[in-house]
Amino acid sequence: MPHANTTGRGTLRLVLGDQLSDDLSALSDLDPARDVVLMAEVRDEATYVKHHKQKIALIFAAMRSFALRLERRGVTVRYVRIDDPDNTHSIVGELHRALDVQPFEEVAITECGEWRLAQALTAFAGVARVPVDIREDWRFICSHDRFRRWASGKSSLRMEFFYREMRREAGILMDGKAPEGGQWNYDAENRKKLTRGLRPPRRLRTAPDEVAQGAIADVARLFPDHFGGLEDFGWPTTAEQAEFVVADFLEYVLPSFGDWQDAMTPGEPWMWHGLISTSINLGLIDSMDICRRAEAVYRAGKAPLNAVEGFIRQILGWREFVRGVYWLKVPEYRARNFLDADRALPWFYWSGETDMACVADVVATSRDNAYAHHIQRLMVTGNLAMLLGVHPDAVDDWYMTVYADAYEWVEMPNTRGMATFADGGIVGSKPYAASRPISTG
Ligand code: FAD
Ligand code: DLZ
Repeated sequence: MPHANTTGRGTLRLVLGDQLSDDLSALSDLDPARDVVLMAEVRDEATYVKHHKQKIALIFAAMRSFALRLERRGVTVRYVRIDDPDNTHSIVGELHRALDVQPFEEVAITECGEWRLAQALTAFAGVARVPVDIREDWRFICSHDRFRRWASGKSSLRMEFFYREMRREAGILMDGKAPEGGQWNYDAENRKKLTRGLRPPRRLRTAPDEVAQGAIADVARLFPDHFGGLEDFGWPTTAEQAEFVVADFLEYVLPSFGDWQDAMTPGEPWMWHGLISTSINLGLIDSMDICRRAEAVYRAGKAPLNAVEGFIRQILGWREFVRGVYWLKVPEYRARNFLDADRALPWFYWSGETDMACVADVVATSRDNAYAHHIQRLMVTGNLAMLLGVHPDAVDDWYMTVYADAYEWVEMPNTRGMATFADGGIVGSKPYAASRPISTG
């Protein structure tokens, strides 16, 4: 529980680049008359992997817009820009600097998503001159405790069984105690082959607003050697912009999401996917809200069950499951290399210069859009890396670099677990290229 503030000196409240939610736990008891919100653009976060230019621009733009949103509510924001000459370029450095210039009663932080930075913030709490309250990130549906309770005593963790419990607990797509339609999972109906002449719908992209244009210019100037182009930037950077994308998806795209979930075709980067991972991961939109709205589309008879169940499974099932696995197994998970893979990543993962047309297509969309859809990430680049025996560190580095939605808690169980079997069967029962499960002894 948050500490009560009794001295009148206020609380310093840290908001990280992927914590841009009005209902963030670190902001829950905010008193605009006494408290200060700290937000800092720092080189440590922008370069611990050399993130795609669009990812940095997205985060800086979304942070700047969120700070303006707080200021409009009368909140004082100590906002440190990337080109501030006094910037220490680390989150912990900026916390110390803020405490040096103004006395605070305490610091409030929402637990951070990556183990690396979580370690640094825990160390900061141990040396800070005021109490540091590290709070749960309640934007996730399944808490760490709840996941640990579910995993406890199980010899293997399977997303399908976790997902069923989440469905029951949330009461989503349920018919009393039974799953809606009599089946938990309609995956078998999500693998249709594209029929000749069928094209995916035109998608709503977001033109950069003035704040985003400023962030794009800063990134072009300060991170010119990072991977990827900025020309096609089209990601929402505010909650309102993200809502347009969600509403468009739910109305026009979701009804066909299930049929073509596993399909890919040359030159079509978006297919029938949601294009919402950047916004959910930043906190611009709420995962449970999206699941409930998708269910409402089904209940209104506007989308079939295989589409809506398939979509909800990705968020309520996979997203929550991989986060649970990451925090259950980290830091040991970061060193897993079950298949003893030791090769370097081929250069064509960066250049796209290869005769393998599907690989060239994925590299092109990753470079231009900082995006590839799930099947491309899993079956094309992930599966190929596993077959080539690429070291898991190199695979992680590539995925963390190229995608605008990449954070280690979600990226790593997908690469080391689902795509390459480097975790030895924690996330999946077999490598995708294998026809039957591998015994991990
Ligand atoms: P949709 O296909 O429309 O799915 C809807 C939402 O479900 C997504 O936005 C996402 O929040 C969630 N989701 C779907 N699949 C997964 C999954 N396997 N794990 C977690 N959440 C899921 N997702 C990330 O957010 N960040 C990553 O760094 C990331 N790395 C990946 C690496 C590999 C090797 C693989 C196979 C998958 C990875 N994913 C990652 C999951 C998934 O590919 C992306 O979430 C998805 O492509 C984002 O596009 P979308 O919003 O159009 O998704
Ligand atoms: C990814 C990222 C980047 C590129 N830059 C910043 C930043 O300058 N300031 C910040 O607060 N957060 C940034 N982030 C997001 C953090 O890396 C993220 O909060 C942690 O990795 C935990 O998920």
